[in-house]
Amino acid sequence: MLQNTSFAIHPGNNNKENKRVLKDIGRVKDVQSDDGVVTFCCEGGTVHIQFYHEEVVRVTYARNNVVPLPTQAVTQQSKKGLFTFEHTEHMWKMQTEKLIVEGNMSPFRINISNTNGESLLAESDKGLAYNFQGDLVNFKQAHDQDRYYGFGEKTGFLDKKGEKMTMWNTDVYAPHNPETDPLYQSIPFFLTLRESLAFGLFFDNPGKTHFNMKEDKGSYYFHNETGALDYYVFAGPTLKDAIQQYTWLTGRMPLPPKWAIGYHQSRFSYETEAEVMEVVDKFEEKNIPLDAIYLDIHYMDGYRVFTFDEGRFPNPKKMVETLKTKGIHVVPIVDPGVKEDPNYPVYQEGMRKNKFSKFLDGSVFYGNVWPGKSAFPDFTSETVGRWWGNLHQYYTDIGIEGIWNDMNEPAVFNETMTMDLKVVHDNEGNPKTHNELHNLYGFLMGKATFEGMKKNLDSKRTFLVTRAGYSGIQRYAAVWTGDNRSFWEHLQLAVPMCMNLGMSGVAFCGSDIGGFAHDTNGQLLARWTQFGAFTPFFRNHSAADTIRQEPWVFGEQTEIIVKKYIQLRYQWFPEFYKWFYEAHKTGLPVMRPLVLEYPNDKETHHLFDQFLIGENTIVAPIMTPDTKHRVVYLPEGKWINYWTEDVFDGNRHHLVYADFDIIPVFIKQGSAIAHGSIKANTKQQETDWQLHVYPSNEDKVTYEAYDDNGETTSYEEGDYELYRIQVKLSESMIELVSNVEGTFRPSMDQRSIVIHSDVTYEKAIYNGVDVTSSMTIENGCTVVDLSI
Ligand code: MIG
Repeated sequence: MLQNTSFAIHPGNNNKENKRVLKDIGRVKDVQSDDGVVTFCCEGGTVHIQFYHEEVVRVTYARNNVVPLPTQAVTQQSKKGLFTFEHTEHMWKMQTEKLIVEGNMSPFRINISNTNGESLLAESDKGLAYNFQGDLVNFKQAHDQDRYYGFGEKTGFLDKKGEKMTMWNTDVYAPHNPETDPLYQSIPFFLTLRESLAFGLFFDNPGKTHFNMKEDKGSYYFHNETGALDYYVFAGPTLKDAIQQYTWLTGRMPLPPKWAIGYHQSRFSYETEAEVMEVVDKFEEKNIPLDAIYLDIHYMDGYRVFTFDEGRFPNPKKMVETLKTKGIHVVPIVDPGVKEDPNYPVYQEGMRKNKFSKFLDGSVFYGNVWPGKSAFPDFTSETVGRWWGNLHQYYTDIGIEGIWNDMNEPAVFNETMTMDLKVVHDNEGNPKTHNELHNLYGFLMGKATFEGMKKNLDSKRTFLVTRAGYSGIQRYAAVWTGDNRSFWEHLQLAVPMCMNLGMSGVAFCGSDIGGFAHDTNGQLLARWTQFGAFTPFFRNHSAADTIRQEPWVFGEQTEIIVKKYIQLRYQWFPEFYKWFYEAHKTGLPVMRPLVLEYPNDKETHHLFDQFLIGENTIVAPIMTPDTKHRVVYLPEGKWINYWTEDVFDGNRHHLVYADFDIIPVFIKQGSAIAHGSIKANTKQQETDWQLHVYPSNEDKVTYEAYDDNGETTSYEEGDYELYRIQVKLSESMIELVSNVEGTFRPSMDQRSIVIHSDVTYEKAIYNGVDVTSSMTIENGCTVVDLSI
């Protein structure tokens, strides 16, 4: 029933007459321009158009004449005075410095182009339409060469052309295959790439929405089943611009604490304190870095959130503190379902203070989840959100700084798999049914959790990872891609899924490494960890009743590889942190499809099985069993094999050898990457910061490193260091010029520049000072020690 996407133009699927008949919006009866909003009263409803920015236009279509409220995904307000408006009997036109929005009056049509005269979104013979079930639809022209990226968390390849997708947060334990849709997250945002022009569209509706990107008829359409049709168009003109514009509107991630970017170990479940300590000890004993360990549902007393089972975890505070002194954080799971138990304070208070989601007659909605019969907080009310947030003091009081939100679609063990659609949410005094607000539930739980943790932790950064979410979730949480399986196919699936999440504003994402359900094996775990070491969220997690998958389970061979890549993550930490900072500032992803950096190179347009870290590192994971070769595409320029230092030509495909302990990685010639030292975890200070420079013949290489204390929010007030360095190489001389922004100074024993070139340099100058004497040769590279 819930999977029913039948609609007017699929008459075969739907025999309800009134659902089939689609009515065009018709002609404009009246038009008004007032207060920054142009209103078109049409035969079939009202359209409001306003600008949020010269590059961001909002179009809403409703059957009544009220401007719908944006969801909480939107963090900006519309602005007056950005556009001019004119109209005749036949035509209308709104224009800013970047966008032209215009069309016909009869029937009413909207065409959006940029001020270079390039059409972005045009309506063809069909435009806006409705049926008598409340569905609103918009048809747009599709061009043959259009590619579509984004759409959040979807299975399948990178380009979504030809796909039909529904947004309806759903707990899908199995299967995750190319036709599995929807999954846990709803991010109704996508980018169109048309040759080298790009733009974005965000369809802001928290009920069930659909996109049909089939374009056999030269058009695609999107539609909603409840509420208004409300969308924003982002002018681009590049993919990166459009992502920045979208994340300007829906917000960007705060910097996570450094520990959140390290290696995390999880399991459903480490069931007792002793088991947790045993796992941690093993990491220590084996010298494998670890920043966090997770507590899945078994830690609770009868699955009651905000409790510990006293038998299993006799002294959680001591455990958390002991681990913290080792530099390891404990992350407990928190689900939204609150057990119906009059003796349980959270339930009791929730009932007495009216915190739970209810039906119109005032009765509480109960659903079965882990604790049995449970009530669900009504996060659409701010006071409920604050209540829930404050409850997290239970965790922060014992030293916990990070939370894992699960089951927040919300998932319910019943036929519809979620809350009763007839529940009426408070929605700040503007009551709406669950049907209308479903996709916001996880987002609002994330908001409440993040804000509560943030408040309780004072100036310390918090970390949240969530399964469900909506556009804007990046402001509060990292996202993991839910219950995958230990299949090679699911390793393959994770690559485009994470890249599309990244292009949908969610820079901090990752998959369950090793696979969640099903038994993994040594080789798969090793290959998945190699990939995971380069994904923003780096967590190994597995399901109950599957084989254990800690790094050492599959014998020495596997352990050595897994350890190598966990350590590698720490070596690459300064590089990751730089790109996390960039994501925080600009909204651009850490893990990028090649098309983001090389949109003019058609080979990249559908490249789904390799990716970039930031701008200059290409990673090409091996994702099939017993495989030691793969094809890697390298775009323009020359690329250095990170492992062998061999130089590869760009603009072509290469067959690359990669033994079981190697994941192919290439660095662009003419760029640099930063490395740090291998550490037990991020709590340890950096002792050996190195900038690896891969020079091309004559040019200069510039690099901007970012650092801060990694644990407080003082970076927001300038307590960070942006260390910019320019490396200029002439025949025999290295000339280094640096400057620094911000008040933070990292305490490093050593900072050095490593030049990957076989040129023999005779002289080195650093900010005008002769540093020739601190020049050495190591592994064939010239190293300049800057810690003088
Ligand atoms: O229905 O808490 O996706 O990571 O281990 C299963 C138990 C509920 C689903 C999550 C998974 C987690 C599991 N949860």
